Amino acid sequence: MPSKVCLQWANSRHWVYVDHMRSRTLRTVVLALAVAVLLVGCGGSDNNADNANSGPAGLPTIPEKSWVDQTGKKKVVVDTRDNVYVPENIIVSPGTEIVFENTGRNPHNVIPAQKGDFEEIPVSKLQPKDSASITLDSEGEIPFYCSLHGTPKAGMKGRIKVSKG
Ligand SMILES: [Cu+2]
Repeated sequence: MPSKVCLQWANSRHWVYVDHMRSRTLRTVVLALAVAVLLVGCGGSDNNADNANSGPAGLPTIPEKSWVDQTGKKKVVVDTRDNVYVPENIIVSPGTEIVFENTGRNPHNVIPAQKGDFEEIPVSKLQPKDSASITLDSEGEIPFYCSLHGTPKAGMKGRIKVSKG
């Protein structure tokens, strides 16, 4: 069940109901019930294993709002900081040069979560102030990470979606 529906349901019926109630105890009970409905009815879908791990390499899908659309550019820059890629999740056109610029004070690397998705950028090529790039020609969703400060699932990680748009 989409969470929007649950919220609407709670808003339209119970919150109004609560406002008009005099008994504090009843109000608390109804409030608790409404919260329980939200948690059970909506939390379930958010934690749904199918949704959570249906991205590439069994990784969670990235919410729509977390993607930065940079399609139509010949070159895009991913600011490689200590210890985060900014932006973390980008959408690019096929053939775009994706430049990783190490603006941090530590070395980093760029490793594909799925071996062979692209040639990794090793630590030796991404020391502080270094830049190194990759180019992805085929459409797809490519997760990557820094093996010094993250894993495919946590920490210093990112994702590139190659899309013709
Ligand atoms: Cu790193």
